[in-house]
Amino acid sequence: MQFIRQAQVCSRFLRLTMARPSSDMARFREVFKLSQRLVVLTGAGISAESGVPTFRGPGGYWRRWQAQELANPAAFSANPSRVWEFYHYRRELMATRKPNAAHRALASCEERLHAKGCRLVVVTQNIDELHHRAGSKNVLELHGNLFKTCCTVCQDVRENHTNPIVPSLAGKGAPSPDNQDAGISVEDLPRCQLPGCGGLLRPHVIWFGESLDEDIMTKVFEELEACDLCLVVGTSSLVYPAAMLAPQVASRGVPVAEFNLETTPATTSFGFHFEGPCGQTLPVALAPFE
Ligand code: BV8
Ligand code: ZN
Repeated sequence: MQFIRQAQVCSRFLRLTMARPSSDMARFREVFKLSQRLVVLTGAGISAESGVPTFRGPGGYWRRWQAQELANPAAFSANPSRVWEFYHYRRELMATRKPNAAHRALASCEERLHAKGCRLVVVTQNIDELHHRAGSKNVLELHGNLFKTCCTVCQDVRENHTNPIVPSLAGKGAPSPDNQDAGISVEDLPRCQLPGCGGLLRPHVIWFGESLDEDIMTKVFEELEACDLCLVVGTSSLVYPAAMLAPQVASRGVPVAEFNLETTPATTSFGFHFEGPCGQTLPVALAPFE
């Protein structure tokens, strides 16, 4: 009996020590120095220090709804005015938000790696365009883009940075719970401008319950298959299928480093975990070598 007990304690200790990722930055930098194909998965946390609310932190609510209750097709068909107010609020917010040190560190790292024939690609869950505004060129947007619309009738997708996107949304979208729905009629919501269409437009984002774009996912899997290092920055790793991408890379024995304020359900599958605001940790991790 004694022997079995000891074996259990030992395997539990091994599991714990094996599972605990390293926070040794010098060790990470040795791995980073050799990397030629870097994939960086980002979530709402990378934009937090730019003043963009995350989904599950403070500010993750708009009025009395969580994003998930609005970011779905049923919510849009039930009340397109309310969903457009939510996205209008987020579009307007971005007019006063800008990339932070984490976004900039990724953009300059991409430039340095590309200059020596290596590759860095950002695979983001975010729709706020802050990676593009920081100068990142190689960005795959898993969940679409706040500044693109899609016609619900002819499926035409186009960029639109006009704020407000339609006059009826001017002054609308205030986030505090005591604000009432604007109750905008569908005629006055964004409409398709293609001749003979006029269909209701929706934000070109992937809502809960909707499949991700196949072409983008093909590119994402190609990049993940080829990478020799993967970073996971500012994501709770709760939303699928995005949440399974980094653990899949780790299961191939490729080093994965997580940058987050806290541990996540995926942390134990990674080799590195750096706790703290990524606006501070990422620039240190990706700093140029002398
Ligand atoms: C789909 C766009 C097929 C809209 C978003 C299993 C397999 C497949 C699907 C599912 C599955 N199980 C359940 C599902 C359904 C669902 C899902 O995953 N639900 C979850 C809640 C369980 N998935 C889907 O519906 C997906 N579709 O798979 O289609 C299908 C369909 C039906 C049923 C089965 C299969 C589509 C999901 C995409 C939804 N769209 N965004 C919009 O933005 O309005 S998701 C949205 O939420 C974001 O894009 C992002 O992906 C997610 C939020 O996650 P995070 O980015 O991680 O943000 P969060 O606030 O959660 O965390 C922030 C983190 O940052 C925290 O960890 C925090 O500690 C950290 N942080 C904060 N500050 C800092 C920081 N870190 C560092 N520094 C800081 N300063
Ligand atoms: Zn149309």
